[in-house]
Amino acid sequence: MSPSFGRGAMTNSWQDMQNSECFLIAGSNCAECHPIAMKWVNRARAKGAKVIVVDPRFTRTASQADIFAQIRPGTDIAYLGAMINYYIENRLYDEFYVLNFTNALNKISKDYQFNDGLFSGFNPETRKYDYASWAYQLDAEGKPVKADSLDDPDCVFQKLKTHYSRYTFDAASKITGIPVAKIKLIADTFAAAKPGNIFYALGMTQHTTGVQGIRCYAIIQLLLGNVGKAGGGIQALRGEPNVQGSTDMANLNANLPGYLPYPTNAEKTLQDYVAKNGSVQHKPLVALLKAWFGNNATPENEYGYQWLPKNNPANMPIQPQFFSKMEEGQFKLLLNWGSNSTVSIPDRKLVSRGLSKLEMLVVADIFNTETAQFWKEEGLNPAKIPTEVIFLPAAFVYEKAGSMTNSSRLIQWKEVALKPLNDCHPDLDMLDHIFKRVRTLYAGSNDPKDEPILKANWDYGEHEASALKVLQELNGYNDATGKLTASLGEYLAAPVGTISTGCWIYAGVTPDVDKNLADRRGNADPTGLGLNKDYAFAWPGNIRVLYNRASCDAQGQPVDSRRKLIWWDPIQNLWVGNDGPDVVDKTKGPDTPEGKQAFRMNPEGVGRLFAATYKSGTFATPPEGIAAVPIRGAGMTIDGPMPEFYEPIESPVANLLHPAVQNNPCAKIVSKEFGNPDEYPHVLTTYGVVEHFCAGAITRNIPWLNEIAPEPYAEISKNLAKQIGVKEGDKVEVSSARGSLVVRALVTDRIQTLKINGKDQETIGMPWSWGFASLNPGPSTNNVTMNACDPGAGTPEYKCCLVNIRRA
Ligand SMILES: Nc1nc2c(c(=O)[nH]1)N[C@H]1C(S)=C(S)[C@@H](COP(=O)(O)OP(=O)(O)OC[C@H]3O[C@@H](n4cnc5c(=O)[nH]c(N)nc54)[C@H](O)[C@@H]3O)O[C@H]1N2
Ligand SMILES: Nc1nc2c(c(=O)[nH]1)N[C@H]1C(S)=C(S)[C@@H](COP(=O)(O)OP(=O)(O)OC[C@H]3O[C@@H](n4cnc5c(=O)[nH]c(N)nc54)[C@H](O)[C@@H]3O)O[C@H]1N2
Ligand SMILES: [Mo]
Repeated sequence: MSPSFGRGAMTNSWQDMQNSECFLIAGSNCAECHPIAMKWVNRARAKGAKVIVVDPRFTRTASQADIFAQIRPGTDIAYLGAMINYYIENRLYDEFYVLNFTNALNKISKDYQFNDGLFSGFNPETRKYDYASWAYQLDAEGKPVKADSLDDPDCVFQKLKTHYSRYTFDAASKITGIPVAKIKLIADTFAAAKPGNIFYALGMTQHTTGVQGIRCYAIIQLLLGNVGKAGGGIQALRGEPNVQGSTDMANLNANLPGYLPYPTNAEKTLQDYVAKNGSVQHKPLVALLKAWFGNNATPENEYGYQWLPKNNPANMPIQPQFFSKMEEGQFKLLLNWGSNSTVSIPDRKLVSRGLSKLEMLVVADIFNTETAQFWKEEGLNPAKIPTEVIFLPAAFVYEKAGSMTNSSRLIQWKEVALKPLNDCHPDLDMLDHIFKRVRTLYAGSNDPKDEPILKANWDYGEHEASALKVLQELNGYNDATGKLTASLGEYLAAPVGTISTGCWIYAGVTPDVDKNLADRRGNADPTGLGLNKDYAFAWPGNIRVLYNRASCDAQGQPVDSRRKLIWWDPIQNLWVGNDGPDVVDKTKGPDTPEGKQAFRMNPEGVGRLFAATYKSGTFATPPEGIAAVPIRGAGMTIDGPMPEFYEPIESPVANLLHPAVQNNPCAKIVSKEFGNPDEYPHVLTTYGVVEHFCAGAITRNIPWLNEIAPEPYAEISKNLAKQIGVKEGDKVEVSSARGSLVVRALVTDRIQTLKINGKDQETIGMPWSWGFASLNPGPSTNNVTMNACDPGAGTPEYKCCLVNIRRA
């Protein structure tokens, strides 16, 4: 429905959290924002598991922790880098795992370099990297050259060691404000209690270094051998209901459903697309085109490839940039479905400026949001805003059938509980209706640009659109049988062009006309591991713990006898187990190259400590008539092959590691005004509260929630309160280079003054769920936040900017 800030999914499942011995919860307040996660954490705690929480504030999650560390917002990479350094220096890593399931031994190109904050290949003009040098050394066959031991100076492991040698506990402490002894305690505790689990959400992603922060988690979990294990892994606790489903369906404009790269205008033909993205993307794209264009998609017309509009890489705004592009006149119409950007976008004045330039704005929502009446905000002049606004009242979650996919990749079906009120309609019906009306208007057109509308395969019912038919389209059909695809295996085995799927990772969810596996509610758990295989359906192929091949030893037997996921059965010659085996081929044993691969989505088959570019022609069988094309593979990052610490865009101090390169050099900057620490000395961080939901349109219209959480506030330390002469409940003005707002002060011990490189530093915390409309209006925190985004994910740096505060 709504913007998904941050991609990813959980490697494991909710119930699996009960198998953990230790949790590092850094960047999430799950007690308030993901209470179900907290329920399973508490199950594990009852069995003795340790909980570590790192947060700028002492949260409700922190109140459950064995170890709590208060951190300066935006500095996690500094202490995580120090953990990596410590694990390597003290040999605390899992050597078998590192040698067998990571790229530690792969030799890196001699051209690769890192100097003073920049990796090799940086172009200061475009502020982008040419990542050709972030490559493996290759043999004559194009395969990565492997070192004989982890001591080889060219190997990934040594690159990692050198890179993080700068990250001492002392440097990390000066940057983050966490005492040295506590960083050491966190590192020791997390390495000792296995399997260890890591949770993250916005505290880690809403930064201009968001992706690289999560890469630190991947590196730590690979070093400790925690990925692919029950109770291990990395859990992206995702936000909006069905945000996982909407990312699977490609709500980001660089993707197609199933995480296929979106074609750009440089890829004029299907062959060009395959040449750019690799043979491996050929089948899913053709299958997608077959789902979208049905019988109109044929080999002769490249399965309708020409009907897909192409992206223009020179002008491809990410969502936080849309409103500036609107202001420049790039958009005429906005269909705003289930999102309240007027409250939620950072530096929010950009939103009304953009919306004011549209010809038409359509808002489909269950409440009359701030966005649906943006022109009414104080300070705007409706007489000067020509935008026509249409409001479509939507049916709420229990008034419609359909599937929702949660963070653990679990696709769950639900039925209608109540008929929609009055004129409200399910979103699917509204879109179905709009599409059919548009198609009628285009009937008989010979204009090539109308062809995609006229040729689309659109058949979800005569009057009310059927969500089940949509799910079946995502599952796909096999031409050979004329039936629904029965499993992911069937999809993978079918030749290109003989199978359709609207989202290949969903293959198998509806294996037959009368079977909808998302609708299953079997709660049997014979293993006691919380695998619950008969409850709904997890993509891909109902696997509950991704990369579970890494839970086995060289003979294919479980390394943890208490937590057995899968194993090789030498009698049947088959990978079998309690979970679905995440292997290349179930019949290929642990002594075959395929049977050793735990990370099959990477062409080299191992997890990446160093995110190298790697091209492999052997990963996917090329279709007839199209040459095998090597691919870049998953797991690439665009701002460095290993995470590096950069200060947030607005920061109170110079970068201690390399003052010449203060910030992420690739960050996407949208805001125009920036402040300096002399004028704006404090760091603001923003967060959600349990009583309100996001931009608040729903919860600010619920009287009893307004009663318990009536207004926003600024959390400040007792020191800061004294400095500015305010007490609890006084009105304060919080201001940044971009705007200001007046709220009450909440004077608290939950936030303490930090020592940053010897100097006192204050943090201010503010919830952000208020706006000018609803039963209970309030000032918006996004008046002051900054629109600057992570270069890879496009997530804005909501979690830190510079502000000042004074008595109002
Ligand atoms: N009740 C309720 N539930 C929700 C939501 C809601 O608004 N209300 N929103 C939903 C949505 S869309 C999402 S995306 C999720 C968000 O879920 P969370 O990410 O868990 O929620 P936040 O409160 O945004 O941020 C989490 C914590 O990160 C901390 N933090 C800030 N900066 C940093 C940092 O630099 N480092 C570290 N380690 N921590 C930092 C904040 O102080 C905060 O306690 O919750 C979902 N669930
Ligand atoms: N300062 C600051 N700003 C933030 C964040 C932060 O941490 N700090 N977090 C960011 C995050 S993680 C997110 S996800 C965004 C969220 O930003 P938005 O997506 O703009 O905010 P929501 O309030 O989730 O908007 C969802 C809307 O959908 C409507 N809705 C609910 N159900 C339905 C339905 O079935 N159909 C239709 N048509 N509408 C429906 C709701 O009434 C609501 O108005 O905000 C971001 N903004
Ligand atoms: Mo979110």
